Amino acid sequence: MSAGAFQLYDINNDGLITYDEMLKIVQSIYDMTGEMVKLPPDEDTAEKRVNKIFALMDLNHDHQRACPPAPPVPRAHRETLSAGSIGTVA
Ligand SMILES: [Ca+2]
Repeated sequence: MSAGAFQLYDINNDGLITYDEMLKIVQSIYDMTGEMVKLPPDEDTAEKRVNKIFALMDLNHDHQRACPPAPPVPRAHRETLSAGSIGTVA
């Protein structure tokens, strides 16, 4: 997960992603995608999905995920990447 994605999940910006914070985000994603996406039975609700994520990531089971270490990407490099992707997306 990138630092940007982490900040998206970390609603109160305390550097941790709690179960409730992730549930809110995942629920909003599920609400948006609705029935367009066919989900496996063990991921067909936001709760199940978050439980799965936390089962993998929340190793001490405190329902809080610390910010994962992410290698800083130089700004110029990021701009090059996004500029390069414009042509391929269209
Ligand atoms: Ca938080």
